[in-house]
Amino acid sequence: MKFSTILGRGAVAVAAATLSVMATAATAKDWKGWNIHVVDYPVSHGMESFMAEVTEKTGVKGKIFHAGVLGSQPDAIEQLRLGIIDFGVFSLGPMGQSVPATNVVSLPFIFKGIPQMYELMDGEGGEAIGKALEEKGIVALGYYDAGARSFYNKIRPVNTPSDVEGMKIRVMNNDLFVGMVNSMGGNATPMAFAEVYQSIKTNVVDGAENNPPSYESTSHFEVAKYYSLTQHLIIPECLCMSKKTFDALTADQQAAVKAAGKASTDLQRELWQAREAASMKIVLDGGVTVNEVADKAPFQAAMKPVYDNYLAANPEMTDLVNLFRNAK
Ligand code: BDP
Repeated sequence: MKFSTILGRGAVAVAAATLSVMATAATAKDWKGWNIHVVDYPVSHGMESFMAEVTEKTGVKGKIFHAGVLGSQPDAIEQLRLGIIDFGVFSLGPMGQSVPATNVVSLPFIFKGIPQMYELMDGEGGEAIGKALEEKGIVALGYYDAGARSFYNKIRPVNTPSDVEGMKIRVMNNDLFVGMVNSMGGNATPMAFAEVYQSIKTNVVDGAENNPPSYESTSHFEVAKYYSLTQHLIIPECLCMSKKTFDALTADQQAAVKAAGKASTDLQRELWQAREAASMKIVLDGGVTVNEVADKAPFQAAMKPVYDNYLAANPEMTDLVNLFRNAK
């Protein structure tokens, strides 16, 4: 037998083997889960419990890639829509660039508190946002708690909007947040979450804003020692699935996935409360100066242009904004 014939046969055998693996992979594809947070974080525990329940009930297996190893949030959202990523937990903050209706919950001070956020997101508000997400190829299975975001920086405590004047503040990737910081006289810099620590450390920015668990788990508190409880944003997070992946399931599997999503949401919300308290203790023990902001009214007043600009650019969102804004 000629060498080239042996080689030819070998190549055919390899190609056939590859094809059969691909066929198996296509029929029982393992899910890929995206997560920006470290393994020990309420979101991460919620996702792991979701995947475990899905596997138990449907036989579908999956792996969650924590700590943002699958890339930044804006890129991951696009990959989710394409079905390259099967599920993940996304802040509705950066979601606004792809799904404008989600911006309603990124409006500063739109919620009156966490209990109200739960009520609205588990009801009419969450339904409306879920519908908008679905139109863009994303299925919302539940809304996780991400507490309230507050400003932190390395220069001074923030007690009034004018304290932000002249400060370079990192924001999530969304024009709304640029407007929010700029309307207080600060300089907003949209930037990926993973770059914030180094950017504060090397004075590329003076600070950022986030909830206590993220401020703590990223070690941002080690480089930005003033944490001012402005609580200007309450942005829920979405346990979201690619519609492509969801639609490939049987009706029974879809029901099991929905139930698992609900159970993991309940678990995450419980874990969140405990972690917020633990994180506050860690940052205080770490020498952070925390200040309450007694009077939030000046901050709320400073946000008027943010609302005005958003509604002028998206008049079709007026009803949805009012649903949230006028809720008791
Ligand atoms: C955290 C959110 C995460 C965001 C991050 C950020 O949980 O989804 O990516 O803030 O500021 O609180 O980018």
